[in-house]
Amino acid sequence: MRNSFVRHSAHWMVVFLLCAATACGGDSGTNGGGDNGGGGDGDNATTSVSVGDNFFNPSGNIVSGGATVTWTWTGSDSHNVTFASSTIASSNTQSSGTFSTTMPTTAGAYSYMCTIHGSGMSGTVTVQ
Ligand SMILES: [Cu+2]
Repeated sequence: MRNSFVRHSAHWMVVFLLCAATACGGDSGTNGGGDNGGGGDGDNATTSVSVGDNFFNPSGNIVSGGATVTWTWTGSDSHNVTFASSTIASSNTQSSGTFSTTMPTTAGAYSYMCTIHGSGMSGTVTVQ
């Protein structure tokens, strides 16, 4: 009983050490978004974005193909969500409410910005 517990523990320790050595599953910065280092506003596996006054939070989302992404206005100024690719629907300029759009099924990084505030208020939805 006790022996097999110890053996299992040792097994998992080996797996852990292998992972640590090879950085398996870690975000080692090779996925191209630039949001490396795991801060508060990196690439997030969520389909929700809040639209603040002059920022999108998170500014990087990772979603699956065909996912519906929803932006919720939380600030008080007027903003919009305008994709660089015209094949993705963009929002109206609004100061409250929500906007949802369906992402393409093709993998890629789709950038968008608020055209009122320009590149300083921008984000990327990455379809995996
Ligand atoms: Cu804006």
